[in-house]
Amino acid sequence: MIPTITAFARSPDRGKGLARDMRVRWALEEVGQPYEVRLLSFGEMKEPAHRLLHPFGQIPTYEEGDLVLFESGAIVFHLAQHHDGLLPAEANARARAITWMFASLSTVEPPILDFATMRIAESDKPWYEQRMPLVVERLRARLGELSLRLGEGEWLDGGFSAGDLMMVAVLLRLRPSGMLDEFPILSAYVARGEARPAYQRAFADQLAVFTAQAKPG
Ligand SMILES: N[C@@H](CCC(=O)N[C@@H](CS)C(=O)NCC(=O)O)C(=O)O
Repeated sequence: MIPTITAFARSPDRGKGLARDMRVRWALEEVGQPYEVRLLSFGEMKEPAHRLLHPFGQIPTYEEGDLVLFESGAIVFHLAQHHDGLLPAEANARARAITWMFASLSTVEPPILDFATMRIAESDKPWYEQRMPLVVERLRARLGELSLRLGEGEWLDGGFSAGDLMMVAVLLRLRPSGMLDEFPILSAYVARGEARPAYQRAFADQLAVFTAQAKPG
């Protein structure tokens, strides 16, 4: 059965691959699962029909027969559980890889989102100048900790896993700010993720949505 995911019809990042459908596309490519994409406008995302699939009116969603999922982490986890290639078979290694999935979403993504939201949407606020240094300090501390743990390792725990896929996808959101470059270990780690053929295919597919719209006429 070919699953269907949802993605932005008009990519706010102009095809840079920062929207969260990218991590789902990447996971689908890693496991070799073909998929279809339903593109949604911002208006359509907030319509009752889409809210039946996603209570918060967002992308991505995942439909596979009777199954409907939202939350990129849950979707990637579902794919990792039902296909080979994203989670180790050995029980403890598998549990550790899942731990890294959670860490990416609940420990690393929040300070990155706080920072990105400040930069994109709150730079005109009167409290911006006061708050931003605190946000940056918290983010640098977290990235330093992650960098220390990764050290000279290629991936977070042995071979590439869904934990790395989620972590790289989360870290990528820092790229436009230049913050990633402050952490050479993390920036090399992200580059290793981006070099994977499955990432490249997923990136090209989401970029094609943007370039198709950008064509004149
Ligand atoms: N925690 C959710 C976040 C989903 C999310 O924030 N999606 C964004 C696109 S990356 C979205 O739909 N934004 C539009 C909106 O919230 O109105 C996940 O990981 O799937």
